[in-house]
Amino acid sequence: MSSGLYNLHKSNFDKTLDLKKLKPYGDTMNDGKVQTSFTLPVEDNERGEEAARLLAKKMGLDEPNVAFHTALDKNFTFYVVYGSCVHTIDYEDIHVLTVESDVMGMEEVNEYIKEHFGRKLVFVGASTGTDAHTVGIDAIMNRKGFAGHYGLERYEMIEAYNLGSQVENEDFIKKAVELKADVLLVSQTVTQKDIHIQNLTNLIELLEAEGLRNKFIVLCGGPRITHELAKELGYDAGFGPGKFAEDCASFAITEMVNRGLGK
Ligand code: B12
Repeated sequence: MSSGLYNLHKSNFDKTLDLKKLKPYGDTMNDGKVQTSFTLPVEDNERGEEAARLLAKKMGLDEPNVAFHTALDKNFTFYVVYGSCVHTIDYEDIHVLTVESDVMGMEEVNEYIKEHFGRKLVFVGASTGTDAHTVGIDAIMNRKGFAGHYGLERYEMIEAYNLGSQVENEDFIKKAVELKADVLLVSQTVTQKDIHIQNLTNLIELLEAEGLRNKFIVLCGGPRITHELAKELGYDAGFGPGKFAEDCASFAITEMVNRGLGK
């Protein structure tokens, strides 16, 4: 919320709103009401219901109420529990590292590349390691794009190569060199046992070992990727849900110009 809107909100709406002690909102300010749902590997009976209630209490929900429960099969039960969250967050103390480039539309990106590079830029992307999910990288690269945002293959000034999924880091680098890539795009969906961290780290280590890290702008993305995590792992930027081709293209081309890689 912009600070102007926040002030209006505070003065006209509810004077008990305290952003230093932020709580969920149910139907009155600071009531802390939340709904959570989970499955327990137990039979659907009163004992299971009590277990769900006690668990919710341990999660920090005051006066938990099992609003719904249903057997998934003989040994698994699904619960919906309401309660009041006892915890608060200091919203004013939250600072999030975000990608700070202006986002250009597809035509603007094309014009920018013509003006600053005078040639097509090469973007090479893949879902790497053992990750078999392709929808994320396709959303960014495929011509038709995603949710009304065209993918990089449609950009006149971008040569986009989508290598698909389960691409080994070594093969990815080999192909990137062969294609004379300017920008590498890595997608990671599976995060079980932090496999994405291991895989993303391995790619950067391989690039560094081969003296190639500075030859490319290296971006990653996926449902659990934040810009902050990406930077920590040695990437130039990270993009999560709600980000599209124009977000990563705008970042990559302005970053290249900032690094003096333009004409
Ligand atoms: C479809 C799907 C599959 C399909 C994939 C088909 C395909 N061709 O991709 C199939 C059935 C094959 C599959 C398999 C598996 N899946 Co699956 N799958 C899903 C599902 C339902 C949707 C994922 C999806 O397509 N999202 C849509 C895309 C558009 O979203 P996105 O990836 O976030 O992409 C956006 C951004 O993140 C960003 N982005 C993504 N990548 C990049 C890259 C760059 C460079 C940039 C800039 C941006 C960017 O841009 C996109 C647009 O905004 C999710 C559950 C869910 N509802 O999310 C589970 C899910 C991802 N799968 C999961 C799992 C566990 C698996 C399996 C391991 C299951 C198994 N035990 O076999 C296997 C994977 C095996 C493997 N080796 O990888 C888990 C992952 C849990 C975790 N955190 O690790 C999920 C969350 C399901 C769950 N709740 O358990 N899966």
